Amino acid sequence: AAEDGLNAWLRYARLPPDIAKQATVPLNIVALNTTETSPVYVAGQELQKGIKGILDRSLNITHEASEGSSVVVGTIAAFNNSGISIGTPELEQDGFWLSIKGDTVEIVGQNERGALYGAFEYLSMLAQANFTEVAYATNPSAAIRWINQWDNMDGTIERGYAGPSIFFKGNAPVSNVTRVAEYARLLASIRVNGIVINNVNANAQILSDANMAGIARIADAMRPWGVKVGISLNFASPQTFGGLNTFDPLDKSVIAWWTKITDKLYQHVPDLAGFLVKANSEGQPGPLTYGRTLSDGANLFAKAAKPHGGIVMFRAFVYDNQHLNERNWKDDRANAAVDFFRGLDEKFDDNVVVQVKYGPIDFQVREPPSPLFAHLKQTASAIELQVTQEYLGQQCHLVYLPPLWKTILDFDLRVDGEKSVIGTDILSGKRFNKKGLTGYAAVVNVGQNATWLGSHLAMSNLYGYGRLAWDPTVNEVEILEDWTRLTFGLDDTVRETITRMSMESWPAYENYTGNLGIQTLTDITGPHYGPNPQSMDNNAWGQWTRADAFSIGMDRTVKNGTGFAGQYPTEVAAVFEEIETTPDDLLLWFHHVPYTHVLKNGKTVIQHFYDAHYAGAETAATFPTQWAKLEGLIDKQRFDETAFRLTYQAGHAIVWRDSINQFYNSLSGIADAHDRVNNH
Ligand code: GCW
Repeated sequence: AAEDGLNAWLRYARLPPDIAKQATVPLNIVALNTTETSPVYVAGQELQKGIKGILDRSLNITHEASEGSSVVVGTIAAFNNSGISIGTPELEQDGFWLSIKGDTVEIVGQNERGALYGAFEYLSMLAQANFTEVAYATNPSAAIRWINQWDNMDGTIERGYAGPSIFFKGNAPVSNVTRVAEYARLLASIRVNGIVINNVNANAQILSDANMAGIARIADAMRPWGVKVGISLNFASPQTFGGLNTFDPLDKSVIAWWTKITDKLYQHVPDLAGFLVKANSEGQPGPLTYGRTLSDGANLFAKAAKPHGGIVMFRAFVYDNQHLNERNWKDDRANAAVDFFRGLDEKFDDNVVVQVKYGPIDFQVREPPSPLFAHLKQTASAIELQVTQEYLGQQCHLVYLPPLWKTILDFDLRVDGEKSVIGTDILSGKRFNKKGLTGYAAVVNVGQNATWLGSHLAMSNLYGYGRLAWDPTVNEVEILEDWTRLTFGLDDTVRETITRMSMESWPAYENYTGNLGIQTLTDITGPHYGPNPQSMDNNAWGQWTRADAFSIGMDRTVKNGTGFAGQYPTEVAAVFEEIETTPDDLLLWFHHVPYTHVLKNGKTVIQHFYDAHYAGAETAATFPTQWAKLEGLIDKQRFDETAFRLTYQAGHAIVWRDSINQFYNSLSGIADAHDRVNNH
């Protein structure tokens, strides 16, 4: 059963014989590539393994095109060379065409990676007992579909909740890359094509010769799965690692140093995806240290990587956590990204991608979308999501995240008065005609735990991330149902229960942790876990609620507040500027109001707090009982491990509920209309 955890949604569990017999199965597998490390070759093996597992049929693999009953996988070029006639499908980079007709299956990739994705698609259908005949092409919504690991070289993981790193140990890349390859397999199946393996708070030692050889080992393990490796860089490396007396991005010796280091890296890993850079944020060094611009900093790496085809993901998460002062009514960390990047839009090299966290603050339970997406018209941009549940229960709470992500991806920013939906228009590159480099990055904290994320149910977030990066319009319930069938089998009760609980989970978490846009009321100075509403003010991190005895919320209006609302395009800015038009769930994000302010739902703010916290905890209390119905319908190990976590969550939701309700009850002195909160 430990295998079930490691295989996640790629279990290839045997279908019941009466269902399996309805499948029309080809007799052979033809993989149109003989190089063992090629994704097409790997696709052939995966098809063999999957069909054996799901249908109990043993198929041979050949590498020559043959007539008759077979599943053929290869690139367009390989199909053409082999003389198998195929319609000429419209394929973009990484796209594929899948045709299933009787016992003839054709999987045609635009490139090797696309062919592998097509093989996984076919297997996903079989595993879900979907035996329909199909013929369609599918292409990614964006070229960049990456993972960011925050793994430190000592083997710890920043915000890691699932054991030590699978990439690093003892200040070096691991020598045993078994888990690395297994991870790449999972990532390939959700069409992730790149991964940055070390923490954005980067250690310059990653650039030593021995470590470069280690990165090459990791890249070798992931390459057959079509996953390219990149690394995070520390801006001060020329000084701290290279021994120069400066790291000024415009200094000639610094430029020469980075060029040389980059050339050397590409000797070790010729297809290195590129670099990820966190600069001038939370104490990290950067170009501002020398009075240079952020674009000077990004372009330094871009120029070094350009001849090798590498790209630079430059993070927009730039803010100064030393000088934010809550006594200043206009101070606002949410303003930072647009403030820092304003005026730089034309200044970035064409292989720089600005990577923007989905919200203006930091992976909170609810945020409006970052307005920076509307400002980057020339510059390529990518969204940064977090599968790691940093503020969202740290994988000890079930919180299914695609519905949260969709509030951002589906948001229409109305740039220049035109439709500008973040997923389909902006991240796809269509709205501003950006060719090639746009997309998605997700922070993921898989570790050595046999479930990858420390929780079986948390894996739907990783799976969902891949699905949405490929197609941001795919329905979040559909994602969940596919994932459930693949992970836990075809039983209706299992699917319905897990789908219902998962869909209830984010709203419940928002209810018991921090509603109305006030953010996750967690311990902001410490682990970001558990309730600590008091810590959400007077901290230098700039994550504030401005709660006093009478009122609460950040006034981010232009007329009276921090001006943040004005960073959005006109139509959106107008909505958030006024209390009347701001949706209740973002009210306290944009406005400072008395606890007695009446919401659109007819309740006062304070009564809504009380009620929502009770409602959220009540929903969480149903999770263990809902789960209990699945006893015997799934294997005992996964049943027990999940039951344990859900029971804990139900209890912790009560801790959240009571801590927060008591806190605001004391602060405001306003009684709960239903007399549950009893300080007064
Ligand atoms: O949310 C904060 C996290 C830090 C993280 C930082 C970032 C990697 O608490 O742990 O550092 O964001 O995204 O850079």
